[in-house]
Amino acid sequence: MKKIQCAIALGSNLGNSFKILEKTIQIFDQLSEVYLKSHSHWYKTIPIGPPQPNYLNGCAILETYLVPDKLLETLLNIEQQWGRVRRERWGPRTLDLDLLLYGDLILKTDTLQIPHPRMTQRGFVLIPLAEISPNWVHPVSKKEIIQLLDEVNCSGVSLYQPN
Ligand code: PH2
Ligand code: MG
Ligand code: MG
Repeated sequence: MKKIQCAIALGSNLGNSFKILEKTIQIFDQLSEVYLKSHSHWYKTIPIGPPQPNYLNGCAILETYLVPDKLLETLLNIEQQWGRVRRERWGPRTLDLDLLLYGDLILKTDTLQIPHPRMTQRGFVLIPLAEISPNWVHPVSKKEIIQLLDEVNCSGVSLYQPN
């Protein structure tokens, strides 16, 4: 079996988002089937979608032997630990974990699409991802993250300074 490098987007805009995101990084670090390689700073971001509170967003790089479905299941379990309730699409949430990239895999099933279909349009994903993995080649566009970042509108994303 081969260990695969994955990129995860983290987002929160309900509850103590800073604490939730920091604790989630610790949870990643403690999982036996996942190895935490790195994580970005946190960014304060203007919400995309219906009116709702600002988000904190960031990204993490993991290595895992888990197949994409199992990794997704693990991520959804962690979301559940924070009491995530799914109401409207794109509505506020205590924790959102999106599987962005899984090596150079391209996959589309009823429950999972990799690369994440909207990652190339979102400054709140590309800014933190470029911080930790600027040269990862997005397998569909064949462009590096840093190049995708250059093509996206990055207004509404600023570095979060915890006090
Ligand atoms: N996530 C969404 C919808 N809108 N906006 C920001 N700024 N950050 C997010 O993580 C986000 C969003 C759906 O997943
Ligand atoms: Mg999301
Ligand atoms: Mg999600």
